[in-house]
Amino acid sequence: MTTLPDWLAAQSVDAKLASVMTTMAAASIEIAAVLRLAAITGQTGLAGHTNVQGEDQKPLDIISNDIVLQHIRQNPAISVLVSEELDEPVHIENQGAYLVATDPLDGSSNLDVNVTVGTIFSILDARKGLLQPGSAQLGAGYAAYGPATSLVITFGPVAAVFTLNDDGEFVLTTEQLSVPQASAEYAINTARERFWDAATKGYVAESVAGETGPAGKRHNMRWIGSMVADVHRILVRGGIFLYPLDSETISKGGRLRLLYEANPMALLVAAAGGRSTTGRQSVLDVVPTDIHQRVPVVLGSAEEVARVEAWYAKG
Ligand code: AHM
Ligand code: MG
Repeated sequence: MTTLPDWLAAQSVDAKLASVMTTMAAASIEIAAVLRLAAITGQTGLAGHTNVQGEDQKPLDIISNDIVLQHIRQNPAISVLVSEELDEPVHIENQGAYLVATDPLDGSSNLDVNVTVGTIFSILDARKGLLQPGSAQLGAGYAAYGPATSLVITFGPVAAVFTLNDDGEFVLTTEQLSVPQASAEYAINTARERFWDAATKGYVAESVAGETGPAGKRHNMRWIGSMVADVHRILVRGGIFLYPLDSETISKGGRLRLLYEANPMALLVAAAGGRSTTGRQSVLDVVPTDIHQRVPVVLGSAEEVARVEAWYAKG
């Protein structure tokens, strides 16, 4: 049995960088415990606050953010926190070399229906500033709070999965995720079809057409509405996730956030042999101009991502 500390000790990364993973793992264990009992403790209602994107914040968003911040403050290797729940970055008075960008509780609209949600995070070199492209990430990961609490992490070369046991330890359960190159499962919010661009319409129409259509195979559709859950499924068994730029989100630059949603997921997908694109360029190459910037996201099995890119290349 390999635990997270065993695995981290065996990686050829700086011990302080490894300690950032330990910090995020510890925060996720605490968040998982809060979520498990939230319906009983009454922590599921709206708090009456809005976050920087003007969305309602639930107590659990705030609680999760506080838990992450508390853990980060205890690790002198981390000097900056960027969070979906905080308008401004938090600068901690230390010499820490690392910046953590996080969505402390992604998919929180699913909490009241007991669907998998998660904590997503990205690790950057704090000395290089706040606005670095995803390709500069030193590590990334997410915790998925589902039937099991899973921790999926990467320092670049491999994406490994750990599962929380009854003793509060993360145990290695998949040494190296490998996204199948081909797949026939797509994930997109089809209720937005009227807003889609021609490329997205083309890709989905081809997929729906089945065996006799241009894609030449029957596709299936899955949309959980919780990015962690949708991306976890894709990392494990393949598929493609799309939240493209559409006529409604175009003024905002997309729906999902670059620094703490798209980038960490894109790094994990790349480590597992998959690909990501905005439609026009790799997600990992987008240079941010704002810490809360949004971006179009398409990621998953390489062949499906290539089909989407081919549609974008047409016009
Ligand atoms: P959140 O950060 O406010 O939870 O929003 C992000 C979530 C993702 O988890 C998910 O993929 C997407 O929003 C779902 O969008 P939609 O409401 O269009 O289904
Ligand atoms: Mg989110």
